[in-house]
Amino acid sequence: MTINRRILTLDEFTIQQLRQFPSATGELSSLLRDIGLAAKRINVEVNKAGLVDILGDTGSINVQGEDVKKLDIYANNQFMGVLKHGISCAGVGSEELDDLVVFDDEVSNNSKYVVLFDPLDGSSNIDVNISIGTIFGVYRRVSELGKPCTEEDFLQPGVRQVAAGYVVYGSSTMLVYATRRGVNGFTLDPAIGEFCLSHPDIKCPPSGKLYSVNHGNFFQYEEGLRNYINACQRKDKTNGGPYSQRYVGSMVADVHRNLIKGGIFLYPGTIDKPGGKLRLMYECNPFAFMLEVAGGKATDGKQRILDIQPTELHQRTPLFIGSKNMMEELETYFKP
Ligand code: P6P
Repeated sequence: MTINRRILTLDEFTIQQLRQFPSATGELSSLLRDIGLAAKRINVEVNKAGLVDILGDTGSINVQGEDVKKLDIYANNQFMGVLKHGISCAGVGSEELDDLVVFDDEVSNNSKYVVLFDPLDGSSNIDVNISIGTIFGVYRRVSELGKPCTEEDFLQPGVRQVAAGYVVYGSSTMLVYATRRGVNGFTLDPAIGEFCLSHPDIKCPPSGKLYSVNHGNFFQYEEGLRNYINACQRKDKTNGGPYSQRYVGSMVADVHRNLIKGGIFLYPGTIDKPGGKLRLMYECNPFAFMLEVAGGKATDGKQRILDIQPTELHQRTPLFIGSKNMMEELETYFKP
């Protein structure tokens, strides 16, 4: 008799995790389920975005007769909606919004968490059908419960995240999230409309054969980094063979691939932009948290990403992230 392997849905998994901590309030589990709901709604629109673009050209309306909203604004509104109307979030910071949003209602003011997110990273790729993604990080508030959340709740170093994750809208749609207990991946099953546990306890291979960088900026990188990138191509059989360069130009797709297969992703500072391009709070910190839980590393070239004390919501940072051994090899190329 074949026994069906029972595949846990995201909701079943978060409740199972909750049951292991009877004293837990369930707020974090509820927040993760809310994020999963928003991701499902965004997935529907992402999957037909090409079609909507065509329809949009005939009068900027979609099939339901609504104004075609810019997809990343749509995604932002979906996350704002589920988080504001849930029971777990006191406020948010979003890549799409200049300022923090404090929900300031009685339930939200008594909620333990705040969330920072990039609702749809890489959305410029969607019209050429390249994978894009959502990135989020969750912090426990440091301000007094019962009152509106404050800026200090958000400007915490990434090491203080209690959870972080991403959704990759690709050949399939996956939600991957980490708590300190581990990194788990859930693939959306369209037949039942649920994220199902497909990648339990993800570990980043300590070594890999992939390096991801925008070669177009090569001559703007510091010398040590240029030497490392050259070394990635000069490897021979005696030192592990040359790496393969894989760069989609969509952070979620690139880092997800390297997390699963092993690899290193580089978004360095350049002469023109020494602070780099990627945002600390809702792009680099969430991925740095996940990679460290999975056994990888993430730095800005000098210090651990998770140790950076933020000073503003949208600040940028150089980012080097991936397999532990590859990161340690890279570090030998940086001047002390
Ligand atoms: P570049 C997408 O616009 C993004 O923010 C990340 O998803 C991606 O890793 C990076 O920019 C790509 O930047 O300068 O290489 O095109």
